Amino acid sequence: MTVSYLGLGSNLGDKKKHLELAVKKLASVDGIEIIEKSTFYVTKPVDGPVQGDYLNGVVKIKTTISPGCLIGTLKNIESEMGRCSCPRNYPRIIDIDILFYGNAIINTETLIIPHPRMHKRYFVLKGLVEIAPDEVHPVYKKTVSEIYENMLAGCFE
Ligand code: PH2
Ligand code: MG
Ligand code: MG
Repeated sequence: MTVSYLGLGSNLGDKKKHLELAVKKLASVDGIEIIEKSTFYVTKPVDGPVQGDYLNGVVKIKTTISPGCLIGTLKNIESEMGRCSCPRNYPRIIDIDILFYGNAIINTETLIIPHPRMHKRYFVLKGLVEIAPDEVHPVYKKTVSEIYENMLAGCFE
């Protein structure tokens, strides 16, 4: 069993319903157990075209699924929920990203863990700091609280 943190986001339709359904679908997957959920919070869109506000949240899971398969599982849930293949940073019904997978550091063509932009993004760190303030980022060797404070102060990197 590995502890992993997933970032959830939606900015189309009934955003709260989409996040709730995504959590329900995650919970029903063999090999995924939901341990904790952050609150869901409204955030301003970062990057991409002019688009509506997002509802974001973070969940902590325990999983027996390997990172390579987990990303496939998340993509399946996204497509079941009707997400079409939109360009990067475009509006979406649901987005589920792997933030941390234990303390794994993975860098392949198709998968980068920890999520490569998470340390700069309020919309991820706000939920992560709620449920995992003391987790250490395996690349930057800082706790989530420290990364969050640095991001707020605008002096990360
Ligand atoms: N996701 C993105 C790009 N921009 N902005 C907010 N506020 N929330 C998101 O979840 C988000 C974003 C790409 O996945
Ligand atoms: Mg994303
Ligand atoms: Mg994604």
